[in-house]
Amino acid sequence: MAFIQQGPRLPHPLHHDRVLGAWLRTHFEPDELAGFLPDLAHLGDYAVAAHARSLPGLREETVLRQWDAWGRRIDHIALGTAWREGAALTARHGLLWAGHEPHSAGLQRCSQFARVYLYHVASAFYTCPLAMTDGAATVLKANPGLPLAAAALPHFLSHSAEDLWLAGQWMTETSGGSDVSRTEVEARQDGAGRWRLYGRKWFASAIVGEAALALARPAGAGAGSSALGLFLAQTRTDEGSWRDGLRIERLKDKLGTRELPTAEIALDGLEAVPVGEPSQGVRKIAPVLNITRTWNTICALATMRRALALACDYAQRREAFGGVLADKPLHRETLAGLAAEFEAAFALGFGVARLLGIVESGLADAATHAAWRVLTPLAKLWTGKLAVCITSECLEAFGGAGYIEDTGLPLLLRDAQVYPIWEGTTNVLAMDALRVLEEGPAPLASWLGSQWPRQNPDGLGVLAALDAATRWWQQVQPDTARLQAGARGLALTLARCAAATLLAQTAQSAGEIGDPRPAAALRRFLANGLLRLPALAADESGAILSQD
Ligand code: MFK
Repeated sequence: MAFIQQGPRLPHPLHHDRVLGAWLRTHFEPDELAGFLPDLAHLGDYAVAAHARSLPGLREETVLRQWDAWGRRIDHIALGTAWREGAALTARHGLLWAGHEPHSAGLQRCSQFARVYLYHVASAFYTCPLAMTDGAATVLKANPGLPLAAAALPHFLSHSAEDLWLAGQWMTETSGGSDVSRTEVEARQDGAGRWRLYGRKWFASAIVGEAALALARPAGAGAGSSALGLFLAQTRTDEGSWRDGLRIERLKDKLGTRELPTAEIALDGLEAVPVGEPSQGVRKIAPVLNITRTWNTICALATMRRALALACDYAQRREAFGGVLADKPLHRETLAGLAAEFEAAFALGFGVARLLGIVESGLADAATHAAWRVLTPLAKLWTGKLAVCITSECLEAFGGAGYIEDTGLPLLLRDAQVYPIWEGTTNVLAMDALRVLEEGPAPLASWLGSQWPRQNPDGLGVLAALDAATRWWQQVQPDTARLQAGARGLALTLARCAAATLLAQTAQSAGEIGDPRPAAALRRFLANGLLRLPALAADESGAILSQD
């Protein structure tokens, strides 16, 4: 009989993830950890079962049926298995409500995002509406007097699947994409003073929810983003059909995330209530962006972890050139380099989740608040890119099998490509970071310095990289075009410095109980280099790009 290669097996995502384990042990007391460990274990079990079920790697396509047999407009969306199971898992295991439970040290977001990290890949991006619902809940908590808020908030954070509502986030239009200043959807008041929305939204992610937050231009308001309002709409009637004034035009034909029903929608008088003053829309929705960007970061980590887990398992099973791949120095070295990048990214991503909880609990001083604000886009932009890179490398670690659909591997790469795009592209986020770094990198450098564990000699390398970033900023800062052109390099450098600092904290506490592995990952990550700053050379991009 011809040789048959054994495929990779997925190790249990909780019991065989030393990175998550070390992080949880560093930040939670054993008693507290024991309290939510059953949720984590169950979500890990679910991930293993969903992985087995999802082979041979074909996701169930989401299908929109616009008309019934008799010509009635129904816009019915048929969802896949993972999506039908999502509400029960969310309510039972606290994927949303756990992040809003009070915690004396502000660790509620950490226990929530540990759950999200274990659940994400199995969820087939059901985490997308969860992220937006989390953002909507955060907005409603900040605007408690809002009509509908009192009714909607308990649904968003429900412990019961039957009562759970999901929220969408309707920002993007054909006119502007990331540039919401060109928003065309209009909000008009009817004769009874009720606000209604008119126009078209081009990317309504997860159009299955019961509510949505929408940016719209109040009739008669001026141009630009400062004239936009934020509106909360209920999308479904009590019977579950779409409300008047909302039509689903079509579902997007996407590269990946195909179980996630992203839609183009037409608004023709959908009733909505303003959140705050009708001219405060961008400011009101900004907290949502910081929440969904954190979800994006954690979900990108989950994809990297999945790809690495499969590639490492396969390396133990695949024999070539007289031994298993795991024993080949170059193969091992390749995987270790990727794993060290992942481990540092994990420290940054969960560090941002921790800071979010501290800020939301009112426990952050000004410097911590400022660090959280800038680290949120930095973590999102770096982990988004890294997820594509690591997933691509992991596919390569399977050779030709990594390119074959029914191994289930190409799906991971197609899905990963969404992380750098939605919720702000790499460049949009680099510009966001630049906006926050008004005084340059020095305040962040000083906060990171305060976090570095004492007596760790590796801190010198981070300090030197931060000094270089500050000097670079000082030199180019008078020239706005050059500063903007270098924003991505600056952002990546700062993200890597922050990641090294936060990984050093885990390495310190792991070292105290005799686990040298996080310290080894830190050394390897530092050896990969921290600096990604552009050279201080003349700007020749125009010359390079011109073809005529
Ligand atoms: C599985 C993972 C889950 C992920 C879920 C994914 C769901 C996907 C759904 C989507 O993709 S929705 C579309 C995503 N679109 C974006 O992310 C928009 C990208 N554009 C930006 O981020 C722009 O910077 C932004 C729209 C936020 C603002 O642009 P503007 O119009 O130029 O406004 P401006 O003047 O920069 O900022 C207005 C105010 O908001 C300022 O405050 P002040 O008026 O007080 O000065 C800003 O400081 C503030 N602001 C902006 N971004 C902020 C913020 N405040 C806090 N945090 C932020 N991130």
